[in-house]
Amino acid sequence: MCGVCGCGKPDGAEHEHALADGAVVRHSHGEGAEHAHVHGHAHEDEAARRVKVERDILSRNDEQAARNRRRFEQSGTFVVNLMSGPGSGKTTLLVRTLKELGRRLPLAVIEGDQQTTIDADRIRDTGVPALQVNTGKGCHLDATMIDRALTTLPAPKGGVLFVENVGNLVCPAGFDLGEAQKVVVISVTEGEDKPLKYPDMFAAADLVLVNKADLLPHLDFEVGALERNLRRVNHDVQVLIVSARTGEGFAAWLGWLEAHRPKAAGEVRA
Ligand SMILES: Nc1nc2c(ncn2[C@@H]2O[C@H](COP(=O)(O)OP(=O)(O)OP(=O)(O)O)[C@@H](O)[C@H]2O)c(=O)[nH]1
Ligand SMILES: [Mg+2]
Repeated sequence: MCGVCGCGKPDGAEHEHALADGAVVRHSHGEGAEHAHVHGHAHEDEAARRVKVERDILSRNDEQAARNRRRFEQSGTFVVNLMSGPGSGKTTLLVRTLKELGRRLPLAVIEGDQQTTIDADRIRDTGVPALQVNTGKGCHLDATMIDRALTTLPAPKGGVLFVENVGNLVCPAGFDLGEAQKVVVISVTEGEDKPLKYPDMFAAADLVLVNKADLLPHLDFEVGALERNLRRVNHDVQVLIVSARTGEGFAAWLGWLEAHRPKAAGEVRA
């Protein structure tokens, strides 16, 4: 009987072992069996090494995120990490939000994209300072990128720093940036099933903005079905239906920002 998987195959019969990382090794107890076992263990070592490296990266990120968070608390900066799949409308939503917030508060934006300065340029057109961080092959922003960005773009004291993460419904969910709130945008053209397919992102959200509501009359999208799917991964999450194009739902979104923004001593709510 094979001593590795206990599968009952006789010595010499070629068969397969599924390894911890999902790889499959063909193996027999005849000639070359020892080699096959060594090969299998190499796979397991590699899988364990990969898990350790990922854990180290995440714990180093968490340490930097904690430093960022302390720094933001000291400067009274409210930091909102805006995440979504590509094209859900994060930048369009930010442009309208910044215009509506006007000059009442100090504002700044960090833009994350793999390439180009297109989004930061769109933000700067509103008069709000913005810094583009290009992640190259990377699929998300991390806490160290935010720390570095702050050497060029100081955190607005007593104001709001919006971070637009790389358009991606997977990777940004795992990386704390030191933000106060995570806001996930999903547009009505993406389908009601996305919270079930990308649960980590929606489970991490403090608020979900359902954008492009102006398109609802042209689609089969059911807002109720999306909300039911959202509740399955994040029971109490707040949901607002908005349109960055028409401004629908913006009073509620701006109200949410105001309600969650830390207030300076003696400052009254708007
Ligand atoms: N109809 C409609 N279109 C919108 C709305 N918001 C954004 N769009 C359009 O959707 C497209 C993508 O918008 P962006 O704001 O660039 O999306 P994004 O999430 O910043 O995209 P990435 O940064 O590339 O991930 C653009 O063509 C916008 O004009 C909306 O509320 N309604
Ligand atoms: Mg964008």
